[in-house]
Amino acid sequence: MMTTKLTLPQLPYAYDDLEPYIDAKTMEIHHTKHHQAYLDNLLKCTEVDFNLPLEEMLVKYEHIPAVRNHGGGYYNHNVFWKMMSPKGGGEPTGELKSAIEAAFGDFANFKAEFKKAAMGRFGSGWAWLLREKHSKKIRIESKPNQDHPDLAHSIPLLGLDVWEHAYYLKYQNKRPDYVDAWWNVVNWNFAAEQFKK
Ligand code: MN3
Repeated sequence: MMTTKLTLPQLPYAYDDLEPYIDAKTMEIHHTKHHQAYLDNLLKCTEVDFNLPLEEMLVKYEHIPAVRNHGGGYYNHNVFWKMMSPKGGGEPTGELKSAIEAAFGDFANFKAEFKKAAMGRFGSGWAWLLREKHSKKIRIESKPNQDHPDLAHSIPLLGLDVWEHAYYLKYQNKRPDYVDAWWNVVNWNFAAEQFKK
């Protein structure tokens, strides 16, 4: 195994801080077991140059299934934790609000479209709100498994993990209820920072 600086990032809040929308036990298992396992398995990929910046490395080696799966899982969760906050919820403001209105008409329609992407993903995967790197155009996309968004051309603003491990303890088969609850912890400040990059 090569030396690496990749580590499991600490959450920017406590496991129970997203209650009642996301329960503490789910957060703890998700972080310490699932996220950790993606990292551990990524580090077993011997062909990979771990000295590259993470996003660059993921793009360069995305043809290797283990990098796509475990590297994608590692990256997706790195950003997912930051996309939520105990002080989250509400609505976006400023430039991001305008971009959402330009692309989706209004905030309610944006939420409906995002939910459609989250619900339309059969099996495991993610729903994303992405910004194009070279324009301020935004779009919603869903990806299967742990495939990361197109990081060569886009910047993730928001992402929602719709694997059952993200919600099953509290919501069981009710993915729509999890998606609805998630809006209460969405970190619009993070999304706005990403949008300005
Ligand atoms: Mn997950």
